[in-house]
Amino acid sequence: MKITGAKVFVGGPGKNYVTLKILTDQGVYGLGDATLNNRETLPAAYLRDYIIPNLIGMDPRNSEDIWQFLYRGAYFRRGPVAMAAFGAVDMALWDIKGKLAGLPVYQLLGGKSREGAMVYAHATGSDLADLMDSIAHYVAQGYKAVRVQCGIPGMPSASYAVPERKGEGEGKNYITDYAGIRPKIETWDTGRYMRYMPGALMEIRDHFGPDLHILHDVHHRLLPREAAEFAKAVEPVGLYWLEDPTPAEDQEALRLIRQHSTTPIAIGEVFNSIWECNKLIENELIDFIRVAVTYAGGITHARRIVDLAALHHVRTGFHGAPSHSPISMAAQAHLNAWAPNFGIQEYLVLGTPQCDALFPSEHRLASGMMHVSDAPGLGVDFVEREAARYDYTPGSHPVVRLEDGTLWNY
Ligand code: CS2
Ligand code: MG
Repeated sequence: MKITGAKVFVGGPGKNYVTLKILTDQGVYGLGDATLNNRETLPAAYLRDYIIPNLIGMDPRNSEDIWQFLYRGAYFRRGPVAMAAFGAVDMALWDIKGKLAGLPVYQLLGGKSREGAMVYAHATGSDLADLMDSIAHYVAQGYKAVRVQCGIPGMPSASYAVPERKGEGEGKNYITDYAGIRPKIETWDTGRYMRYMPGALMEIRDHFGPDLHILHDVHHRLLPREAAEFAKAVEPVGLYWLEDPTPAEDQEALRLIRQHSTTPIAIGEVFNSIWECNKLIENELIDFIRVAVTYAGGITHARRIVDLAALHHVRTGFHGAPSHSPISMAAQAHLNAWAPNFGIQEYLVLGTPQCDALFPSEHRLASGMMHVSDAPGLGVDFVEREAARYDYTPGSHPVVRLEDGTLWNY
């Protein structure tokens, strides 16, 4: 069996999804997602210029060897651009493997460990009252877990992932501004955040009671000592997790948080390989690993991370921001169905009708649980004539500065 060709598409409904389609001499094709949010053209070029010419003639069933060829063969290893491109190839090869076997990918991983995978939604508000409405909206739909973000009184601009004005939160994406590649600037004030947010989280807990899983994303804004203080302050809230309290390039810095608090910590959405989280996992400094199959080299590499995590009581909480296409979300749904150490899945439903037309699938979300499709392979298709309606639109994440102009972490 041989790979005969591959195509890359960039575009989608309100998103620049990077979709890879690998074709074979047996008519079976595989689909992969290489969407690197706001840098989408780069994995697309890596695929077109360097990877696809090498794939032609290879046996698509040898997904492990192909992964090693891409990773070791590149010499300059890792990084988000390369790992997103490898991830797309890997997902497509698992898709082909499942279709050849007539089995959903979760069966190839070891079968189902659960019936449904708990997901969390994003609630957001310009202020706390607005956020409470947003949380209530998801609770009413049966969600058991909600990530909560709100505006901070006196903060010079909206803080991470919150709307400027009341009632504008639902269904919007505050992560990417498609006005061009020059970023919008947000202003951050650590003091105001530290003084306000623990109390706000406690009010949410009091209002919604003990059963709701409450998650909060700091988005890398605190220094390690501040993060330790914050994690300790929010202990009475009983968070499901506190996400990205501090940038984790410095894996050792997470010790400080652990030494001071039992609040569960979730990290890893910006990691591209096991080498960025192995110390965090082996030293049991985190509770949830947040890598995404897209940026972390596909199913083959993500599974290695999941297995390492399982040895150290670290559960999964794969990244599922709206930039992931239904293809990588499906790959994660298969891992979630199988992983013995599954925790939760981030899942956002944005632009669904057009998205469903472009990526038809039988994966289902009901009452805050994701139910994996039983179709062979990843269980998602890609309608090329729909894709022809979309183009690449330049966009950017905001950039954050402190009030004095110092550049900070988005
Ligand atoms: C966020 C992301 O989903 C999350 O937890 O941290 O939305 C992140 O801001 C984006 O993926 C950046 O592209
Ligand atoms: Mg996050």
